[in-house]
Amino acid sequence: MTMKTDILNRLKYSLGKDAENASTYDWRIALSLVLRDQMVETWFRSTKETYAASPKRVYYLSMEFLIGRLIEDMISNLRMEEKVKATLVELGQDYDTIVHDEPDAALGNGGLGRLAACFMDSLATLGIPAFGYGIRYEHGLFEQSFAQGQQVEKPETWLTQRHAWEFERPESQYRIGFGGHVDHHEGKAYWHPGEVVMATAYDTPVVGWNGDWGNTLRLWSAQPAKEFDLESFNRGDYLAAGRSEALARTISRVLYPDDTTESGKELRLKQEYFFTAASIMDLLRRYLKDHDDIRALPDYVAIQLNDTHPAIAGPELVRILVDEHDIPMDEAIPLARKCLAYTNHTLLPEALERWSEHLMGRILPRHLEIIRAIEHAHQTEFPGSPRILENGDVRMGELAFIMAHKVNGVSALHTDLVKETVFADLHRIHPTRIINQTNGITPRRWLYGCNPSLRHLITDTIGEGWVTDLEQLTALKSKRDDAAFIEAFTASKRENKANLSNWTLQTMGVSLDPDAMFDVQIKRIHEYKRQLMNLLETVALWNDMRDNPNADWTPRVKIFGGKAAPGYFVAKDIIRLINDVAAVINADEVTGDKLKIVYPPNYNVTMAERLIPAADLSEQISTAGKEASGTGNMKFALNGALTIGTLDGANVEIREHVGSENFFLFGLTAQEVMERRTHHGYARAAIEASPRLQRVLGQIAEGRFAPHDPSRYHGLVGMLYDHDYFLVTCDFDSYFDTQRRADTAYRNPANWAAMALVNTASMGWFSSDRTIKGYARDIWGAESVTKAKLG
Ligand code: 26M
Repeated sequence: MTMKTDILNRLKYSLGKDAENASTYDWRIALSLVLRDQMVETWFRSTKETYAASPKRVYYLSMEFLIGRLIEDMISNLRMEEKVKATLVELGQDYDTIVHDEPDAALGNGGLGRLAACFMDSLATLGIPAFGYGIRYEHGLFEQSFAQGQQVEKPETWLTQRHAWEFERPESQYRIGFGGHVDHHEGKAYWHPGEVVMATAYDTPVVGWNGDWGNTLRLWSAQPAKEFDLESFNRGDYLAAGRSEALARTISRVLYPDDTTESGKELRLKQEYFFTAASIMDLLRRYLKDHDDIRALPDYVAIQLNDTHPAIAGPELVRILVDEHDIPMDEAIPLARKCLAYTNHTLLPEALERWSEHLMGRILPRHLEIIRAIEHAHQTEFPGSPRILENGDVRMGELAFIMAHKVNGVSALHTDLVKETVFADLHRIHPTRIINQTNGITPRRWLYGCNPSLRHLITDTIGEGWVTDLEQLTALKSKRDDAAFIEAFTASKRENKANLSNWTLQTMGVSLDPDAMFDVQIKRIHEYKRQLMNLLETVALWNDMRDNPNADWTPRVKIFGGKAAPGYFVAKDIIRLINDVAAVINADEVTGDKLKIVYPPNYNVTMAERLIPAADLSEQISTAGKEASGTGNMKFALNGALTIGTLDGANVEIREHVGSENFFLFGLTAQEVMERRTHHGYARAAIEASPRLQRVLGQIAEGRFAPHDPSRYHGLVGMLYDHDYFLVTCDFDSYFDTQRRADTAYRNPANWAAMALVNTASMGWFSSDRTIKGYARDIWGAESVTKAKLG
């Protein structure tokens, strides 16, 4: 059968539509179902091969999988682009319209969730048998709009449409208990939960490059436990029956929109336990189908904890080993540890999860007992070592560390800081446990998919091997002196910039000058990421331009994108200030097209796919020591943007790879930051030493950008004078000067393009394929089943 007939049949039999009456949505779902059929072939083959080989399986537990749209991923990984495009032409449908009709699956906040999605792509491409386990949130990350410049949040509703890629698995259901009490009889513990909800699996196939291998992303959805409810109901306990039904409806309802813990939220703990327990039960059931010795579990199972969010996996696994398999506690703890590893993504103290013992004891009474046993065992072996239980709290970082055989940081610098700061004492006791695995990004989505013009240029020049072996890009380095190639490279960037300008014109009514430097900062709005410093520099540049309007300025477009957590008031003030400043500067006839600010609302994965290929300059300006790695920084450099950045996270390694001459470095180092904080009044001193900064802060404080509400930013400016914990003031001058160096460099287009090309050509190491090979080798002891790929 042809693809055309397949699609028409799907339209007719799965959607009940004929071609004449089908909407874009109908065509998209029909096409998606046809593609899904293709994936199922790969998927079944992979499952059979896995059973035959009986290898170690990898389980990646993550509260977030920020996968975005899937249709283009599927089309390109299945190598069906030409065929799909040709078929849609035959059917009189527009490819782009259909592809863009898919809503983003925004099941994550940012870097951590997107990393999990890149890892799933690499695991499948490398042929490593793996499951991603997470939550099937009914509402992903909120949708952002601006009203008079202020962020407005509204619920995201991706599941009101049919999610074409998933399969519901009503047969894979588990009972997840909460609360109740624990009985002890003759040395055995019996947990009697007070409430039960069901976890139902929904599977999305994840097919790697070329359709060679398929893994599963299994997301859990909560449902009421019917029989249980009926029992309470019959007992006359109507409230209990209603309560677990309500709990079931809320548990997988919404993604928490914080990316630093606003901790202590009972529902969040329930979500964490819900998906972790379902995942552990599921992987044990799979294991016990083929094996009868539970003690051999670590030979077949590697469980990776994406941050502490699933850290309850340690106590849960111990609970099952002890209570259900009669393994003694002192054996169960090291056995569980051999299966578990933990990735740390942050040093920010406010982001380290803690739960009060009281709450933990109320929601998970048996787990609290087990945590005490883990604590006791560790203290007995290492007296005086850091405690899991401290000041009435359960500290999830310490729990995850102690229950993991490996703990990893996500960049070289971050790993060093993990060893020196948060886990310094545990590191002394377990000196080989902490290792580094620098993050990476999938080249399939972040070059092949999002940047067709550059993809074609590269493939025409060096062939297609780079898609699965990104280090092959080094072959492009020799082209830096090839004028014709540089011209083609420049033309590709220009095409992407023109496309972006068309999009901003259509969606926001603003067109951008493609000859201006496109300077982009897209990420969560956070004080440590310092969008505020970028904005202050913009105002300073504007002042200089107005003081000297006839000078030969390098035109700039400043592009911002990102959401603030709804309760993070400083971040929301920063958003409002960006929009207020944009309104004033964009209306200024003196600066005109030489300086523009755009802030498209609702930044998400799809928007990143548009902005990154069009960027000339990538803003990676966090306070040194605060950004664990960053992954956006890698996406920009791969797509031929130069970085302006601090020595933070993976910036350090990016700079080493691309060469310091192709990277705009500025600012204090992590050591200097710590040192500077000990100086009393460092911010005020820095402001007083910088007339340029003083002027900008004066304008903002006087209401230059909010004339009808002049005191609007007093708080924000006051904060910079009095605290400035993130040292915006201290790095401002060095940042401003470095921006002017970038201006100068941009005025020599051929040289700029050569520098950008060296960036692209040097980014091979930052493929998430390399990262995953590192995890497989150093942490999981897992291998590729398709063989030869892990070479
Ligand atoms: C915690 C509790 C309650 C609600 C939400 C959270 C929470 C959610 C996401 C906390 C942290 C979350 O993510 C942190 C994150 O995205 N960290 C980033 O991880 C990336 C991948 O390693 C790094 O590149 C970034 O530097 C790091 O900020």
